[in-house]
Amino acid sequence: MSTKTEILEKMKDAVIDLDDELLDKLIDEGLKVDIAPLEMIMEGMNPGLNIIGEGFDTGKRFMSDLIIAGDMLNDATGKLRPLIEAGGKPMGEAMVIGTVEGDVHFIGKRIVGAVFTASGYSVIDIGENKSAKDFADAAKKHNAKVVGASAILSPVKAYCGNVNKALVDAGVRDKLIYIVGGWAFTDEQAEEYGADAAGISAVDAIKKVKLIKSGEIPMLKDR
Ligand code: B12
Repeated sequence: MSTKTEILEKMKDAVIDLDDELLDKLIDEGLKVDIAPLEMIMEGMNPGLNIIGEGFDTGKRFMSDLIIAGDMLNDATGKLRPLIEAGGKPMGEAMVIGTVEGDVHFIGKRIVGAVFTASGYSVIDIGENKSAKDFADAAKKHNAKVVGASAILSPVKAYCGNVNKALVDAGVRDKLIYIVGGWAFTDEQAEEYGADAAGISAVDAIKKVKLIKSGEIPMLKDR
């Protein structure tokens, strides 16, 4: 049987080779040797996706590769998500999460949602390409204690500022933690767009929300 490091390395290669059948087998193998689902995604598959993304950037990969890799990751995270979510008490505080207007990426957002579910939040995923008003309406309706905006594409990151404004206008901004995230999102950008923090990964996101709640990281309004 392969070791954990070998399985993670093979997962990376399976994504690079766009081999979904092999990836599926490796997930089963990984589960047998107790690799955590989140680790498989972040340490195994994600490095493969990064290589495909870089290849797309430099013209070595096609749009079709992005689509196939995205589908593969979506299937894989769909299979692993229930395992990540297991143990959460979904009747906890509400968290609203969505991908902002102009952006349709959803794989990372779903992983963030799964990690918050596992931490006891009742997660409401409003979907992709959502307007600032959609975020504010959902936050108000569900009395959200956390709102998460996913902005993967660089040109749409500034839209997170529109979401902040909509939350202020709806009178709910003071009552919740607003966190943003997505490929290459920085804390400086988060602050500029009125968010309390940026999460570079799902684990970083839950960690920062906990630190804000405990007062170790001040909310933006208190800085
Ligand atoms: C798969 C993929 C697609 C798929 C998406 C499938 C889907 N349904 O999601 C498809 C084919 C649709 C796609 C389309 C496009 N894509 Co694309 N795509 C990717 C790819 C390869 C992987 C994205 C992914 O799922 N990553 C895996 C997840 C787990 O990582 P993640 O998204 O970063 O999420 C983590 C963190 O960012 C964070 N996070 C994410 N959301 C949130 C939210 C909150 C609240 C918090 C706290 C944290 C957080 O936590 C997550 C988990 O740890 C990336 C390359 C890459 N390396 O990321 C390019 C990439 C993001 N795409 C890119 C581009 C350019 C595009 C297109 C514009 C291409 C085109 N010319 O049409 C279109 C845009 C479509 C649109 N309007 O949105 C660029 C963006 C570059 C840039 N500077 O903005 C990238 C980086 C590729 C590249 N290097 O050029 N894409």
